[in-house]
Amino acid sequence: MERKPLDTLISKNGLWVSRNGHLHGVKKCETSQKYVRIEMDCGEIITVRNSRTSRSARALRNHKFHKPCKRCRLTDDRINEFSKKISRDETEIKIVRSFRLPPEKPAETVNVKPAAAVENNTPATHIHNESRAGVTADSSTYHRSASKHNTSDSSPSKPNSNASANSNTKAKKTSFQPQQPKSKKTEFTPLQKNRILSLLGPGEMISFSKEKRSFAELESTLTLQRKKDIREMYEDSRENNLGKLERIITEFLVDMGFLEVKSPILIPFEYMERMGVGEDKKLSEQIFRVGDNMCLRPMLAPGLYNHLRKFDNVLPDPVRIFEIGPCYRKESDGNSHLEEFTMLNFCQMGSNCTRDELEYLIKELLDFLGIEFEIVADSCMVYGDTIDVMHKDMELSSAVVGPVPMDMDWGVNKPWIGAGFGLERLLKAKHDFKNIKRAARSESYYNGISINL
Ligand code: ATP
Ligand code: 9VF
Ligand code: MG
Repeated sequence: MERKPLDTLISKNGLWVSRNGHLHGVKKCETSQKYVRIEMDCGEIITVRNSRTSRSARALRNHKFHKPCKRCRLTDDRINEFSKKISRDETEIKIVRSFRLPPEKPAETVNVKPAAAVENNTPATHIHNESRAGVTADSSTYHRSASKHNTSDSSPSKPNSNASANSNTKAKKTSFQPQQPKSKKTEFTPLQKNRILSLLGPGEMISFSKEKRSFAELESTLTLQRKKDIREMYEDSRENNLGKLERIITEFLVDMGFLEVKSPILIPFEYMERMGVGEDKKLSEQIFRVGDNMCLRPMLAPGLYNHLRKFDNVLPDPVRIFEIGPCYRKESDGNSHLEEFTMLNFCQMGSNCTRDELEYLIKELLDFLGIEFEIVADSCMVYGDTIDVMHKDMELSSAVVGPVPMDMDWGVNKPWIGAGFGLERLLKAKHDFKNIKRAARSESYYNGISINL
């Protein structure tokens, strides 16, 4: 049976599954011969190829998604209907076929801006890169698994990566490879595109279909710019983004009366069982086991529980503590997930542990960091109900108003509130990075700038 193209699938379901597996409601869908422009209920708009084989087409066809977009506010019925593959006879989404791509937004996934004219940290307009080279159409699913997600930003630096990007013959064609308009001057192989994308500054964009410079010219211009950026950073501050963020958050929380703790990163797996994430649970598949009994911590809560218990009759009420440090989870999801990331978890135990107080602390912190956010309700298997802090489509934090039944197993018997934030996600939001890898512990990027120069 012939596979249906994206526009038909969207019209059939009234839904869209984004690259990171988020399920969106579709407000409007316009299509030209090759491209589809999708307006979602949350306000996001993207333009993608009207493919039959893309990851999103497969996700819509197979009814696979990672989680619903919170800002689209899809009803449970709608989500269940989609999950259970109940097809609707009719959705409100009619395909409009008059769509023309605006000239400044070529549909071939990447928006335009001549690299040389762009300042660093200029906010990027939406880049949707369905056809990102190096991600093969069939290599991943939207469900979490232990499999690695391979993107250009994650590739370790290889001494000769430039040479391989230069070679047309070595480049493999992926099924995502878009057909380029006839007017185009330069052909770029997928490897070359990846190389150029990795060399763009954080806010820069490029349209490969409009680019007139050769790969060599472009690469050399961008390399020079990135060298300049790194030298400027060296002259200006010499501070690492991730380290600096940890320092300023630490200062901020210490000033608010929170005690800084540092608990072990290598922990007994039994802690995770006590957190309700035993071997029988799906979440435990995300844990990096070390030897028979240990694991790398996927969260800070066990260490914080132990500190709360020990400090209960030592520190004044309410007890306020926090930790910032590395956490590890096996992840397969691209742009906002790392396998090694940095978590901040602050918590308060004793008096005044209210939702208002928790929201006040979250607001103080994010206002201090200058990051916009929105609070939405969610739930997770460890704590039940959570208050999630969102920046656009990305979760910055999950926060909880305790107590929860699990507290007893940790010897904690007072009310508490707490919130866990990913520092790399805070950096991604702050600098508008397209991929969280630019904010990660890395040998490929320094403060979001490629160092494979
Ligand atoms: P998501 O649903 O986005 O995978 P989560 O709900 O599993 O996140 P939590 O357990 O709530 O994550 O962790 C608290 C915070 O830690 C998240 O809000 C996020 O900012 C950060 N975080 C969690 N997992 C990762 C990861 N793999 N890479 C980067 N940051 C992460
Ligand atoms: C909220 C996210 C259980 C009293 C030691 C503190 C919290 C944070 C949830 C995090 C997690 N919880 N990644 O607990 O502050 O633990 O899953 Si406590
Ligand atoms: Mg969460």
